[in-house]
Amino acid sequence: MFSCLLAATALVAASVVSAETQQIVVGMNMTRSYTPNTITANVGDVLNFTFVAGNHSVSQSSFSNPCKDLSNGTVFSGYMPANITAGKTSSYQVTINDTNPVWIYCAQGNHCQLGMVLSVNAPTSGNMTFSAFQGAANATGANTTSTSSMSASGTGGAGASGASASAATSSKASAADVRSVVSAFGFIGTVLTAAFAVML
Ligand SMILES: [Cu+2]
Repeated sequence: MFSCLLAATALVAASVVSAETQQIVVGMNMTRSYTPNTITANVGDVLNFTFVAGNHSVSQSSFSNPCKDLSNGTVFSGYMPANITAGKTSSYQVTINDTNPVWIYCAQGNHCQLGMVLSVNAPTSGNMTFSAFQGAANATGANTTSTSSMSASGTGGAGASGASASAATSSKASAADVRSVVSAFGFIGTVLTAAFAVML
C-alpha cells in the first residue's frame, strides 16, 4: 500500500493532472480528526473518506457558519460508527466539481467545535485559510448537531457547493488493508510533523 502511495506521489510530482482518488482517514487512532485535513483537489477528484473509529460524519458548512449544515449542500455522510479492530469500517465519497473551497466538519456532538474540520482548496493566505476556518469552528462553542435530512445519495448535481456525494458504502476492504492505509498516513503524518518542527 505504501508503495502505491509513493507511486501516486511520484505522479503528482511529474505534474500529471488527472482525476484521482484521495484517501482521507476519519477517526485515526481514535482521535476526532480527518487525516489529512487540508486537501488540494483538482476538478474530478474523488475524496474517499474511510471511517475507522468512533462515530463521525462528513458534513458540509459554509466558511462563515462552521459546524452548521450548508442549506444547499449535497455532502452529508450520515453518522458512521466504525471500529477497525472489529473489522467494521465504512467509506463515503465526495466528488470535487470545481476548485472553489469546500468546508467540511463533523456533525457529531461537539467534534466540530473541538476542531474536527477539513478544507478542500482553501486559500493558503488571507482571511479564509484552513486555520481561520478551524478557529471559527472552535469559537462557535455551542453544540450544533446536524439536523439535516439530506441523503447521501446525491447524484452529482454541481450546485453552489462545488462538491457532490455518492452513496455511502460499507467497505469490503479487510481490516488489514485499512490498517495499512492508516499506517501509511501515520507515517506521512510523522514526516510532516517532523518537517513542521524543523520549519518552526
Ligand atoms: Cu466526529
